[in-house]
Amino acid sequence: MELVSAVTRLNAEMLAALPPAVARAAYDRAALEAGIVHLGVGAFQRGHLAAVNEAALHASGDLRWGIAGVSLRSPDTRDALAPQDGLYTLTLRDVDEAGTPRASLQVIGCLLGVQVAPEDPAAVLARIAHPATRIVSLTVTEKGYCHDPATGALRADHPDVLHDLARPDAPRGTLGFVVSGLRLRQLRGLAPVTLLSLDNLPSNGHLLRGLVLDFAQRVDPQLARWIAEHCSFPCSMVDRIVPRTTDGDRAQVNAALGLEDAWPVVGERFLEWVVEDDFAAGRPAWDAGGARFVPDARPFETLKLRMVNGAHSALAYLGAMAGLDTVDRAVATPALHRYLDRLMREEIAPTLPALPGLDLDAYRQRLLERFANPALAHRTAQIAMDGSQKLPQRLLGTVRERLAAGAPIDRLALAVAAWLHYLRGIDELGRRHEIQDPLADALAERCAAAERAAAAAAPAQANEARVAVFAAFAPVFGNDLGSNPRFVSAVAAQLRALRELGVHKTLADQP
Ligand code: CS2
Repeated sequence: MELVSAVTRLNAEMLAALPPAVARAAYDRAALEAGIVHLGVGAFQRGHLAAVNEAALHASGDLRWGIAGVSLRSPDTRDALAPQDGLYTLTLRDVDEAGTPRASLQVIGCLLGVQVAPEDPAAVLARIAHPATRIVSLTVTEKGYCHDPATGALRADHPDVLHDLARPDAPRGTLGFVVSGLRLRQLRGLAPVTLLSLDNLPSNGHLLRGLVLDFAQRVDPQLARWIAEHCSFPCSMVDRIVPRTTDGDRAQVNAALGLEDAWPVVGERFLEWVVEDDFAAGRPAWDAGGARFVPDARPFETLKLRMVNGAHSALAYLGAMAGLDTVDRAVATPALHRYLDRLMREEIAPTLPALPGLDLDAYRQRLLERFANPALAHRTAQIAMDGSQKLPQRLLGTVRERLAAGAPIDRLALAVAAWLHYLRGIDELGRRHEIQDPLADALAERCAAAERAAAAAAPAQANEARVAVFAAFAPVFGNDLGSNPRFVSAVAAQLRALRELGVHKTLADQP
């Protein structure tokens, strides 16, 4: 007889069978209402918002705040979680003082299910326009907003925008779902909701508001007025490193559970969430899970985007080009560690708004420790994605302020040059990588034009010529940086070093 060891799937019935060390939902899941509709049920949302929400449910017992998840593209998350009744494991990992890995596991219960938008867009609209819905939250990544990253304006020529304006009953993009869903609410006389962006964008609530109103105005000016008057769009700063789940993560989690979880999430212990307390229809007691409510989140967003994400992107491009595949390996390289430390201390920190009680030195050191967490194995290639959407708020706002102040930008320029270096599509070990970016085609054209310009220039001017071609690309660099000689020459000097000496030697040579 053949012995088949069928591992039982995690599901509602198995909650009681979990090992005692695994935390689990202790509220009445069957009574949970879907007060939150979340667009973009990726690892980040499942490791951040859902974790905080879970704590709020436990602390308050207010069962109006379950989460109805929506995947805007792929069915993968739904396919993995439907047989599990929406349950999944969140594993927080780090190492102790002796360097021994440790993990704490929690089965999260507040995700009630996942809808796959392309399969049934009307069902998603019905969910947004359900009387129980009070918050529509979003983690759709930068590119999901269909905006011009340099200006924040709606890209009226974006294929999703054009599609959704033509097919309001069956949208496919974020803005189409939000606006059509709100339209149904308005038509049915339902209460307004809060639209809560949790993406790494500056003034994310204001940005979302501007885009939603612009889109709604094109549909029906009266709808735009209703949204502007009644719905709220709080800004928020979110922070937790949650890398994409790997097969190795699955195996580890399943071994610890003694059950099969097809899609666990792995993250760091650290979590921050600073959110404006401006909710049109109430909110969960998220403070119980570590959220901080403030009147104005923007200074916190600037701090986080410039320090955490700015340093992350700099590290990702330099690391990826040097063949350092994970963040912890990259930051363990002394010259790269020193560079990041000085980038933050000397060029980013002086541009940050004052935040009472914030110890910036401690913040920076803690951040470098977070990056060094070997238990996460966060891939540099993952952070390197979508550079055109990330650079403006992560690095270029800082660059502009430094230029205006007449202050040095050499370290920021190295980060920008590292992105241009990365766009070549081949690392310094000769390994090819795909440029994953919504503007990949336009960037490939710029790469080709940059090489033509370099070939036509005097050899000593070749890198200035290359950088001038890229810096004239307004969706990323706006209309100002391309004509700023200090910017172009600082980036060109660093690009030249990277191309001629490579990442390691360039870093070693930084003053
Ligand atoms: C990262 C972020 O992938 C990226 O671009 O920089 O996802 C980062 O891990 C989070 O913002 C940390 O809060």
